[in-house]
Amino acid sequence: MKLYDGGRAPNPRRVRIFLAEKGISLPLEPVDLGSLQHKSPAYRAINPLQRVPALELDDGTVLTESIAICRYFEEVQPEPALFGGGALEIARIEMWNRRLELHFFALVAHVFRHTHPAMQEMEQPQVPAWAEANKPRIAEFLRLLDGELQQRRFAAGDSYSVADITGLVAVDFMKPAKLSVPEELTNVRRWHAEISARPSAKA
Ligand SMILES: N[C@@H](CCC(=O)N[C@@H](CS)C(=O)NCC(=O)O)C(=O)O
Repeated sequence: MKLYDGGRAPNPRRVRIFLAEKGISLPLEPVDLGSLQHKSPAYRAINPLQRVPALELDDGTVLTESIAICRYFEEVQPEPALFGGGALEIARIEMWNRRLELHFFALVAHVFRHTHPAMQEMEQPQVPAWAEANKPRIAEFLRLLDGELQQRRFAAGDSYSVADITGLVAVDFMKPAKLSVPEELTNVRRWHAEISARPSAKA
């Protein structure tokens, strides 16, 4: 089994953090996005969508999509449970992971991809106006999240979950996108500091 990894790219990092939380180690196969290795025929045979991460199982089966890969490992090794337990907790974690992905992480990615010079070849066409359009939406979501985090320790409840992993990589991805969490959002800042301090965040 091996994980096709993408260095500093945020989606492979989500999987690496998840594996670190589970205490699972497995061989990483670096894919150099900078030199467009993910567009090579060899990698397209692994993932025709030309994205990382991808997990290759020993029988050659390939899984892509970060959350699908994380769910695979949650089943293989249920503890610690990062997708929750019981109908309500599982649904809440799913809800917050989706919210963080669709209303925050993806928007930060749009800002990065549509403004950063290093993304010129990967994001064609780059539409700077689309990046600008997403900035107020990110700010609005962070205000909402700040209110939620006033009432609880982690994104989806009182336990650390995969939703926190998505939130962590999204906040960290704000830096190369030249965005930042406003000073006054003290609950988001407290939460980010706590989840960043976990050893898994270095993965
Ligand atoms: N939905 C996929 C997204 C994967 C993705 O977009 N990965 C980025 C790196 S974070 C990538 O491979 N980008 C290459 C490109 O855009 O050409 C997942 O959750 O894994």
